Parts: sequence; structure tokens; C-alpha cells
Amino acid sequence: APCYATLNNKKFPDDFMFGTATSSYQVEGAWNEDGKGENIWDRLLHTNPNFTVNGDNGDITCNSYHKYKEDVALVKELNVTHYRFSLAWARILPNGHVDQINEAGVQYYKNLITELRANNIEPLVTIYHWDLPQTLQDEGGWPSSDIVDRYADYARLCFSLFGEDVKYWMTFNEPKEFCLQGYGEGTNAPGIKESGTGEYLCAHHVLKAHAKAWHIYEEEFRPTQNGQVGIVLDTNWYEPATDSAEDEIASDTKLQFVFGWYAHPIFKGDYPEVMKNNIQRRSLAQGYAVSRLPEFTPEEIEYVKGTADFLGLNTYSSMLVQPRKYTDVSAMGSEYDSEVEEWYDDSWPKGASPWLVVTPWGIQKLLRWIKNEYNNPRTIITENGYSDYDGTLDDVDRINYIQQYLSGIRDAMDEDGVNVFGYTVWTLIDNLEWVFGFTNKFGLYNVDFNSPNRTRTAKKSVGVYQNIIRTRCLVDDCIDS
Ligand code: PNW
Repeated sequence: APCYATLNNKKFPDDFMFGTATSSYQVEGAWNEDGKGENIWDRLLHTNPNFTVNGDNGDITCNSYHKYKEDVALVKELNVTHYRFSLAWARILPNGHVDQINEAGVQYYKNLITELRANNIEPLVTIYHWDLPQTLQDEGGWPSSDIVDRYADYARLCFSLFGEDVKYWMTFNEPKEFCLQGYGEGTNAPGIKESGTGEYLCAHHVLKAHAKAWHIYEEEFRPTQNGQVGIVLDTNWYEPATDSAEDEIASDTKLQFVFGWYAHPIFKGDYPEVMKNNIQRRSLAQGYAVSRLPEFTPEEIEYVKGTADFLGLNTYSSMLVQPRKYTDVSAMGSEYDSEVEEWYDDSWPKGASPWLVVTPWGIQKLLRWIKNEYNNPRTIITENGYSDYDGTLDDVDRINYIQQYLSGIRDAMDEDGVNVFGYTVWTLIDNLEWVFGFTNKFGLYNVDFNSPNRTRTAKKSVGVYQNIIRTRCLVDDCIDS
């Protein structure tokens, strides 16, 4: 059994937000009901069922479209401050464009938000969590510049429809994942393999779309709605393999390539220097006339800079890093452009997800790095959690994971003065874990996918999380600070 460090004994502040999260495609089901349009995950998993383990898909999944009141009752039972969920673009706009609004889809989210508010739960709304309307993919998807205005129109509509009751908006969930896997490696929808170009084009348009949505909110909605607009970025902590200067530089470089890629333009302006330099150098060596990394104009740099009222951080794991030893210059992809190689230490405890290792010591280091790099942005952990294979109700590994990571976060607040205002467990209920289907289970509540009812049952972690929220403590004898 792994040896765990002592838990922090200081109380979380009274206004610290504890919550839980889901996303539309992973829980809603009702993929073609009440006028919803097809999205890129519907298309991919219908035409290519082998894409996921067991051919699982989101057609029905947890059936939250019909069971949202039950879900909100679970959120209420947890006694959390907030619930983070996402809007399915194609449920609101079946063809992606604002010229055709699906009233039933709008009503679904109004009902969900009303139900949350009636139960005194703050809605945290992700505008885009990976489920692009298929029509917009057919028009070029994220690698095409047209998407910027399509997204901006959609975001404006969301602010105007729901903004009276929503005070925390997140423009995008994990652009690194959907750009890299969707348009680079091809392991997520829409499954396009254009490593070395696709992910950079996608990211470039995501950044512009994000900035445009923030400016729209700033000018048209903030004066009356008074909410906040942020973005959710994900990263591992990258631990230098040794204390050599090369490995420490490799750690910083890797963080710039996965996190700075998005955070640097938003919090500091423009892409990180190391990205601009490496990608330019490798592109020219590969025979390109210009860098594969798109350029921002000086006006665009200013337009994107400063466009987050808060940072949403998703983090689960750590990896070891060192400079990449052997690479052919022709190798394509941001992995190679970074010139860093990364791996998991065999001794680290694992979750069910192949990328999930239990390294709670990493979260404090990551938060400290972000604080130093971006001048201590207001930060909420928008996802963190643990997967197993069986959805066991006696989920001691999940309990340990959550306690240990929360302890690391509390240490970072206390010892490093990191500005963290909330924590969000991924996820409320076992759900469709993308390509891993229903085989990787992250829920606080188990879902019986064999029953038509999709019965939800509390795991042991529910009681532990309730207790943390009630006492604001990780240990019995915790103290004010
Ligand atoms: C996130 N990684 O995805 C997503 O936001 C959720 O929809 C998802 O269910 C959850 O985390 C668990 O996977 C990630 O490889 C996927 O490090 C992969 C990684 C991180 C997050």
C-alpha cells in the first residue's frame, strides 16, 4: 500500500468553494431528442464504434437529460457550493449557427439552472466541453478561422439566455486535450491526424474565440450581469527527473508547451518564447517556409492578453521529464517540438485511466509554478479525481486521492500564498469516459448502466466529501488559520 503524507490540519476558508462536475456528452444522453443536432462525438462513435472500449457511446449514458432533477438532488445531498456542467452546443444550436435556435434545448438548461438555484447551488457553466456540432466540423472545425465568429455568436447567445443566473462562465474545457487529440493525434473526436500542424491551428482559433467571448461579455453583459469569465486549462506537474539544470529546464519547457501554450497568450501575451523558437527552428529544418506555429499580430496579442477573470485548472497526475534524447528532426507533433521526453515512475500508484497516477505532492509544485509564472491568478481547481474499473462503493482509493490532493492544495495556499478559491471533484456520477467508455469510473456516485433506470448509488467517498465540506477540515483536530 502506498505511504501517504500527513494531511494538512488547517481549515479551508469559509468562502472556499467545494463542488463537483460533469460534461454534456458524458452524462446527458438523449443524443437526438427534442431537436438536438448531431455533434462530432455522435458522428465519430456512430460511424466508428471501435473507437471506444466495448463500443460504448453517449447515446444514453447516464440519461441526465431526463434525470437532471435527480442529479441536482445528489449535488444537493453532497452539500457542495457549486456544480460545474457544460452546454451542448448542438442541443442549443442544432446546426451550430445562431440562425436556428432549438427552444427545447434552451429550456433544458434553463430548467437545470433553475433547479440548481432553487437548491442554493452555484452553477459553473462550461460553454464548450468537446462536443462541436457536426455541421461546424464539416465547415472546417477548429483548424478553420471561421470557427472564431461561430463560437463568439454562440457564446453571446449563452450569455444572453442564461447570464441572469450564471455568474461563473468557462469558455473552453481543456483545449490542449481537444486540439492535440482531436486534430493532432486523432485519438478524440473528430479523429483527425495532423500532428504538428492541426493542434496549433486549433489552439490558435480557440485562443481567439476565447478572447472574443471575453470581450463580448466585458462590453455587452458584465455591466448588467456582473459575472466572471475564465477558461479551463489542464496539465500534469512535470517533475525534473534529476536535479540537474537540464532536467529543470526540461520541466519548465514542457509546462510551457502544454500549459503556457494557452496560459501565456491569455495571462502574459503571445506564445511562450520557447515554443516560438523550437517550432520555428524545427519547421524550417523540415522544409517549411514559415513556422508551423501560427503568429499573432501585435493587435491580436493585445486583444487576447488579460482575457480571464479566473483560471480553471484541471490536474490529476505528475510525470518525470528530461531533455529528449533521440529524435529525428522529421518527427511531427508538439511532443517532438518540445524536445522533452516524459514518463511515469513505476512506483507511483495508478488509477484505472492509463494516464492517472497518484502524485499529490505534484499539485503544490504545480500551483507554485503557476503563481510565479502568471502573477498569482485567481484559480479554481475545476477538475481533480480518481478512476477505478469497477465503480466500487467502498472507494477507499478515491477517498485517499481526494484527501491527499486537497491537502496539497491547502499547503500551497498556506505556504506559498497561492490564490485558490475552490475545488471541484471530477465527477458527480460514473459516466462515459470518452475512448475508455464505461470502463474508467470517476464518480462519487455509482451508476448502474445495466438498468434502464441508470440507478445512482452513493459511494463511500460521498460521506467523506460531505464531512470535509461541513467541517472544512481534512483531519479531526483541524485549526483556524
Ligand atoms: C478531463 N490526460 O480529460 C476531461 O475534462 C473530462 O471530460 C474527463 O472525463 C476527465 O478529465 C477524466 O479523464 C482528461 O491525459 C483527459 O492527462 C486526459 C488527461 C487529462 C484530462
